[in-house]
Amino acid sequence: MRDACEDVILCRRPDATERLIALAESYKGKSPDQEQAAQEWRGWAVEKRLEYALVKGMDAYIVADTEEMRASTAERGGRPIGVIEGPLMDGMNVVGDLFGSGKMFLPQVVKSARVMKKAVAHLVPFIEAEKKAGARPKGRIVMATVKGDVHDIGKNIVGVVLQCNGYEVIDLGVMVPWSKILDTAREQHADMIGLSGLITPSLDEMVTVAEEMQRADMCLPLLIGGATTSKVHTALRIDPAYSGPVIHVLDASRAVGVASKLLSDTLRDEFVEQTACEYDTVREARAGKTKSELLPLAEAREKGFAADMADKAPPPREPGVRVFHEWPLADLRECFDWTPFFRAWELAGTFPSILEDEVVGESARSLYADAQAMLDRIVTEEWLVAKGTCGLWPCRREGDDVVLENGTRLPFLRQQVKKSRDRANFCLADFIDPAGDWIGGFAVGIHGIEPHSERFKAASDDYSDILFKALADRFAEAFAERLHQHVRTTVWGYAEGEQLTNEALIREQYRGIRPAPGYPACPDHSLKPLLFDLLGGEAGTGISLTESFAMLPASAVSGFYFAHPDSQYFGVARIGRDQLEDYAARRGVTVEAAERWLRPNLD
Ligand code: B12
Repeated sequence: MRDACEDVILCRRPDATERLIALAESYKGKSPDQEQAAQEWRGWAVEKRLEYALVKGMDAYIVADTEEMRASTAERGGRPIGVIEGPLMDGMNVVGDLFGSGKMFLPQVVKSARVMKKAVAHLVPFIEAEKKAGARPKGRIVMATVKGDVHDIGKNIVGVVLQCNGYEVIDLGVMVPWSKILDTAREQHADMIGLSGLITPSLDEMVTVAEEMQRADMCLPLLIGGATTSKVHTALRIDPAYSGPVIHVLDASRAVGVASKLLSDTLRDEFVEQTACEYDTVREARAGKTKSELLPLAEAREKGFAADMADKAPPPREPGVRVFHEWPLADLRECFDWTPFFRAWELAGTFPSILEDEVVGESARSLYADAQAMLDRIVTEEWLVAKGTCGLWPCRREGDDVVLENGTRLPFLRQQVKKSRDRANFCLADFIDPAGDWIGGFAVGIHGIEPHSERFKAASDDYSDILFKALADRFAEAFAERLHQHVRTTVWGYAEGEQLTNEALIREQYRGIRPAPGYPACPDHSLKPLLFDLLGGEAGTGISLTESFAMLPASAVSGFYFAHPDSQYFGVARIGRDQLEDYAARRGVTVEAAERWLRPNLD
């Protein structure tokens, strides 16, 4: 306890706070008797202590206990690798079983993995000194976020869960071209490849990887995951491109089951066959499905939404572009939407009631406490910088385009699915007055993630790394919310007296919308360069775009502001060839280029 306190006071190690918190947990609210009981495990046999530390995710004694185990193993003529293959893996198997049976949740598993990594890090020099091969993994998987995409939280979570279960994960990071994925898989004799992606352009990139694996005559299983992926897309587009097994994996809790079946001599064939049958069924169902009828574009336009332009917002108080170099983090922390944070950790429920949930409550409370402790440090030690840019420009509507006074044309898409008589076929342009109006744009980014992420990685601390990135995403969304509010009440000023609680903000009980390129009302990611040019480009926003229009830094959001009181979110959904061709012409690109960016919406 004294060491742990001194580590914090004298700033002796980067993870001093986490260690003290972990130690404090074991004393929390306990009488001296309970304290003694809490420390009772320290008297157990070393194998049991290792298992206990792994299951509880406690790393305070892990290096000392691992060393004790190694020394006693060596005395008996055993090898350091035996400590990993024996007691440590036994402990992780307990963790895996508890997770698999729903008795343990993702945050605890990632904490257990952190303990395991520390133990392994202690053993590595001994293993290397022996100059013998390392532990034989259950299987080796090469994982990557595909070219053009920058998100890695989901991939990292899956990587940790697989590692916990004895798989070796070679993580190539983000924005990885297909050639590097294939080369690494060959060089490292991988057993599987896993791809991740957050935004729709990544779907095409995944098809490319599958096609290239086919061309290279590979037969490794290909796992597909990430927020934008789906079983349907995998069945329709990725699976047909590659004759080896292709498996869509919905979330981390399913990854181990899939990997173990794929590597099992007895279960593999049946699993692969069963998945292939499932994908056949998906394809057949799609082929035979009576699709909802599409209206010709002209007719959809006639059925557009007729907003009453007498209600349009007044001109803004402060037109033009404004940059906020450092929005206070403490302010953004106040308007976090916590529910998606828990969802990222696979804890189902709505904040704050999730904290009292019968099943996941305990896990959620512990995660929330860790998040608050880290937030305190992020804010007081200024780990991150929130930079945002917004702009308000005069414009007018021209058909389905919004044309700015400086000549920039923003083409939007219109719903084409035939609806019941009284329901409109929306297009974002419907909320802009042809006689003259205003539109806004914004981009917010959370900068400074890398050095801290690197520090956590160097300390083999995936838990803190994932927690940190998940919080950076919360800052990004909170910033988008706060900036929008500031624009409504001050910069544009059409909602000057607006007084909304955080819950009301989360429920979007305000006037106006901020659709983002990529979201259902505005599915074309390739509009981002137009928006960014208006906002002053990379110099103005501090954000760069990849070839798939993902934003860097990864924790970033950009979009448009519409202020008409009737403006609302909707999904463009399926569009016809007529609109595709019309859109390409309005956008000034070839039909093939438009087809590429709008593929998920094509008929
Ligand atoms: C939170 C969120 C964000 C966060 C960051 C998300 C993140 N780091 O994952 C922020 C606010 C930064 C964000 C920004 C944007 N977002 Co967003 N976002 C979401 C949201 C609400 C949840 C995503 C999430 O929580 N992920 C948490 C992680 C843990 O889950 P995951 O990545 O899916 O990973 C799990 C599984 O997929 C699987 N898995 C993942 N990878 C792999 C790999 C393998 C091999 C395996 C086996 C499994 C596996 O296991 C993981 C763990 O269980 C989704 C909507 C939704 N409900 O999914 C939209 C969503 C992903 N976003 C979307 C979009 C468009 C954007 C923006 C482009 C919007 C914009 N213009 O600003 C930007 C892009 C940011 C950028 N840098 O370019 C779209 C993407 C689809 C599309 N049309 O392109 C979505 C689907 C919303 C929508 N319905 O349109 N977003």
